[in-house]
Amino acid sequence: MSVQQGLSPGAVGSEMLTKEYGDLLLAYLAQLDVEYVFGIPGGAIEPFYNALARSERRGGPRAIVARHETGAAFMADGYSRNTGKLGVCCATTGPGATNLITGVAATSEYDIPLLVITAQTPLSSFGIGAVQESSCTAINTVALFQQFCRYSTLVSHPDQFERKLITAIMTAFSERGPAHISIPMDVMAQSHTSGKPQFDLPALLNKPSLLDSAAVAQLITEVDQCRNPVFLIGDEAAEAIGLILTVAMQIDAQIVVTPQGKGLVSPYHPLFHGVIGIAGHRDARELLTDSPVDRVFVIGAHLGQWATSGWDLQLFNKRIIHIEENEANFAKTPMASLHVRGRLETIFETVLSKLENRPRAHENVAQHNVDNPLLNHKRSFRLDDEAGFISAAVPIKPQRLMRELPNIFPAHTHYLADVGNSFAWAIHYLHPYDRRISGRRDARGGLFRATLDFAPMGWAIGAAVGTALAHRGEPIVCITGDGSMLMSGQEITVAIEERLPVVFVVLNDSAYGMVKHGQRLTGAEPIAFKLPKVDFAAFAKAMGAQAYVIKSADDLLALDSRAICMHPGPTLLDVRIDGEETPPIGGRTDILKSST
Ligand SMILES: Cc1ncc(C[n+]2csc(CCOP(=O)(O)OP(=O)(O)O)c2C)c(N)n1
Repeated sequence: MSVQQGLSPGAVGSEMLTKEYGDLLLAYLAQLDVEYVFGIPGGAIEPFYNALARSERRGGPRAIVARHETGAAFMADGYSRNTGKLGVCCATTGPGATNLITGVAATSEYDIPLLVITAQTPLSSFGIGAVQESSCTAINTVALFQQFCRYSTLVSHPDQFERKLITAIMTAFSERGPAHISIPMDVMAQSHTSGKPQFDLPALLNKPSLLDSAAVAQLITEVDQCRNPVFLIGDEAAEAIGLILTVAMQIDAQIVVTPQGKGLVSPYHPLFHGVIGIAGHRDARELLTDSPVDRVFVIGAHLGQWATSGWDLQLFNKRIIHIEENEANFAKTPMASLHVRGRLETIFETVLSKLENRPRAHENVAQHNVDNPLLNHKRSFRLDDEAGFISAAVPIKPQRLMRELPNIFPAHTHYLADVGNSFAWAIHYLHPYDRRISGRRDARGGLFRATLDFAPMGWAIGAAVGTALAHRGEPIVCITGDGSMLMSGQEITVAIEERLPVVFVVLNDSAYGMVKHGQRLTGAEPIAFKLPKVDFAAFAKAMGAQAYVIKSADDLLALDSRAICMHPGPTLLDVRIDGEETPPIGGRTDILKSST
């Protein structure tokens, strides 16, 4: 059925006549192939939702309605991380806008290009205390968002609209982060003569392949001369990960990753030695402090406190060569002997072209792994608790849960781990059977995501919905805590509505587990960590999702995971874990202890 066939004759007529500034905004999003706008409606943002309704009928970007505005921002975050596209979220004036804040702030830490649209009451109502007024004489949304957005502005006249919108979107990409525009409802609803964009936005956003050729020449000499190199890879290396791994194989560089870079390299890669930082692996740390290592190539790594165990100087010394597209990351490595800036894909293509005549150190191993992905699951790094990893104890230990998830879900499953013990357990013990070893790969194919620095609880629940919309039909597993579920679990209803096969794995320990164990490890008062016993399977079923209670590894292994992945909607696994197991967060509590 054509779009027009689905409309009443009246609607078709008005459809052809209606061109407002909201339509113009959506025409720009359509230029960028953005499919979704995540948000919640309300009085002042209705003109934008009217335009969204028209856009959906045309097959353009459409509204995904969240249950809390921060959930909408988390969804836009997940969508952008997994598509490389602009994430877009919106909220009405007043409480809608203030509810957005935590979710938007989280993207600021992670360099996610995000367009944040908030509404305002009509211009004529500014300064007189209109319902939900948020102008500069009221709660001042523009000023609030200015604190953590790369750009925040009020569109106070229709003539500003197009240029401010373009500037916001370009800033979101060039400065990697959220850009906010606040639009009074009368401005949004103004007629626009054509509804057609004046600018070719994709052309404006086209990234030139800039690189510092002198530094790249030096890098090539270093790559050529090093005897015992290590690659330390972060999440910002995603775009070039295939090339980077090919170079690593060529020069026999050992590989470690930051927690955020974890999803880019198979844990069974023949050169992989684990994750650095808090909850990481001691072998990864030992490799970086190993004296025969002569060069550590840090690539696309946002070296925050979590990733570096509090900027442990033993790990970071003059052996470092830091390669980045995002120059802000250089601020963390004053000790590096060389900083190389430029687009990682271009840099590694150049390096590879110079190495072409070298024999590939790991060709046979790579081939073997690709052909027999399930035969060769050897880890080159130790776990802190190998016994817990295979334990058959009931209740199930979180270590064992992490071990079994990749055994029951397919190799290409995307995992998200939420704030709390979930991400600590996952960083250390979750090892998906990623079959990718090197070569060209989908730049956004990272199989593990967490948000560690700003670390808002409930992030993974919303971000999993955005991830599922980005990877329609692919298996998505969201590992979260009961505390996060009680904070943001209502977003599961969005997955139900959109028929998204997200598996929500709830580590149910009737506690804010990270708080409980953090207090124990630091000797603080044991206070305020208890949560009520909640039957999350019943909670999920009440919302319309399917759900199972898991008490043991046997319960987990008995699940029909194929049916779960094929199910047109979410599934919740209410996992009654052993909450007495101490998570691998010692590094974090040491930092907290030394701060008091
Ligand atoms: C929005 C927000 N509030 C509070 C915190 C502090 N905090 C960090 S982890 C945590 C406990 C998380 O509990 P739960 O979701 O049950 O996960 P668990 O640690 O038990 O696995 C809290 C309260 C936070 N990071 N974010």
